[in-house]
Amino acid sequence: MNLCFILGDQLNLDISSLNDFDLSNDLIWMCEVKEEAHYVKHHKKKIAFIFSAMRHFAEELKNKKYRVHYSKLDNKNNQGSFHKEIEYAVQKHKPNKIIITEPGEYRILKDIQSWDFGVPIEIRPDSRFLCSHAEFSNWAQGRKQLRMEYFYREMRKKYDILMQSDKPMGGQWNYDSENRKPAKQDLNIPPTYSVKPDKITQDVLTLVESNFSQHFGHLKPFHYAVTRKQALQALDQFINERLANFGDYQDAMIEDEPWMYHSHLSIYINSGLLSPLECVSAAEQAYQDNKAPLNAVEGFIRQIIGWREYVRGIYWLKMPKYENENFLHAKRQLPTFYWSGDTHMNCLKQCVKETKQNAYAHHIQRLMVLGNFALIAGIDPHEVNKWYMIVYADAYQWVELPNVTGMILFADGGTLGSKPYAASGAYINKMSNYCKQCHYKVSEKNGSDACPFNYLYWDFLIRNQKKLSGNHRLTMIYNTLQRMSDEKRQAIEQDSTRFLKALDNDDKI
Ligand code: FAD
Ligand code: DLZ
Ligand code: SF4
Repeated sequence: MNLCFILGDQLNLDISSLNDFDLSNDLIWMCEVKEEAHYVKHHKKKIAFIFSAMRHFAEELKNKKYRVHYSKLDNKNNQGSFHKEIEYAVQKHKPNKIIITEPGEYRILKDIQSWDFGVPIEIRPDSRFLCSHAEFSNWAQGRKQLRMEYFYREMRKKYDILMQSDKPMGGQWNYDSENRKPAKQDLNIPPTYSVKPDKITQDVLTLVESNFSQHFGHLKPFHYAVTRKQALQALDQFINERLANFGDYQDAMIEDEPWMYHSHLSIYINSGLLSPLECVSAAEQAYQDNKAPLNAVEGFIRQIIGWREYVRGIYWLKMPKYENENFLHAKRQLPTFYWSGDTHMNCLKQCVKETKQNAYAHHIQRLMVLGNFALIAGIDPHEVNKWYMIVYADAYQWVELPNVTGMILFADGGTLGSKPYAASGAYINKMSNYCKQCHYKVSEKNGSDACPFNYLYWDFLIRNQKKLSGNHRLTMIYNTLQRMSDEKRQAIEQDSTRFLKALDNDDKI
């Protein structure tokens, strides 16, 4: 008999470890383990989602006559870690072989590769992804620069998505320039998918409440889908109610509108409840049925077959070194307001508040508010990575690390992206209504009332001039800096020194 080990983000009947499962002999092993829930103090909603989705998946398997062993966190015999659980399973059941679909994270792969229980371990490729490790490294080999856009075009062609023979649908590969409409107050945004917790979820919520009360975030209300059937309803709802506006308002932010027109599907895709290709096909179909315009559909599809696959490719290409990248030598501690939301900067206050509530923030909040501040304030990449791993329900290192180290912090020196996404308050003001309610004035460039993003932006460029001025995408900005008067430069440096000192003293800023 074979022992098939299924991880908490592999919740799909098509997972490769189940490919040749023998219903009459083989055994599935699933476990909620302390080590996994504690190695970083995950958001309460993230733990609740994973445990509930795991328990529902185990039930689905049992209903389909699979033999399943499931260790709940508080089971008497729970061994506390993957290693010990599988060692225990081997002693008890003496399998011929252990079968595992490769884990999403390097940390777990190394753990599994170190196991020595006297039984062979077969690690199978994760066929849920559209690009294998070998394919990605072949694509990357010999290129001076890796850029998502070119990788994305290859994926479009390979899977024949939005193509008219060998040309992109509509004549362009990318419609991003149409996807930058600023926030409008009267949008009438539909509510996100929501389902009432059933008995399984309620038990998990009680377990999380009593075992993880010290962890970040609000546990309730809990409304996420926890089964494949529910996740499919969430996909359907997105396609019918939000996709048409996804493109136009992709970069917009509105106070107390955490969900905007985004799909909120990452937690379901990353955990296996949905497959990336079925989400892409549903969007393509909506375009063919005239339910959504090309800029929205192409934009959504690019996020999944482009960005999602690209960041995973970079992760496996660059690990383990990638974890310790710090190109800009950023050293500052993470400010405590990233946990409390207690800051006068309204944009950050809103984004932390929503993150705490939902274990979710949409891309532009993660990138241009929370990430932008971490970049220009020079926060240590280890601290920033840990925060992003903890707070979002969709966070697994394969996707979190490249987005943080590569996309927001430029800590990889330009492997993932061509320039740092640094921006002043003007960008946030253009794309949101946050500045209207802010203690600071976005129109002021210097002085104690000025928006801190305005002077920190320039201070960041000054601080990192040696490393960044050679970047051709920053030439214009550095030329502007060159022409700046000494007086203006001094004001920037003074304001930034004052602000960063207050930040280091943990004063409310
Ligand atoms: P939508 O805006 O509806 O996008 C559709 C889908 O595209 C997403 O569900 C996701 O599967 C995919 N996608 C979009 N952008 C990216 C991207 N940059 N990388 C990978 N996939 C992408 N995404 C995660 O899944 N887990 C993370 O831990 C994570 N951390 C991030 C950290 C930072 C600093 C940044 C800037 C981005 C991060 N992202 C992460 C990417 C992106 O922000 C989220 O995937 C997205 O916000 C999830 O919400 P959604 O499902 O509503 O996405
Ligand atoms: C994130 C997570 C948590 C909190 N707990 C568990 C768990 O108890 N059991 C489990 O199988 N998976 C869990 N996960 C998901 C794993 O962290 C994920 O499968 C690995 O990191 C590989 O990506
Ligand atoms: Fe954020 Fe500056 Fe706008 Fe305030 S003024 S909300 S700090 S961008």
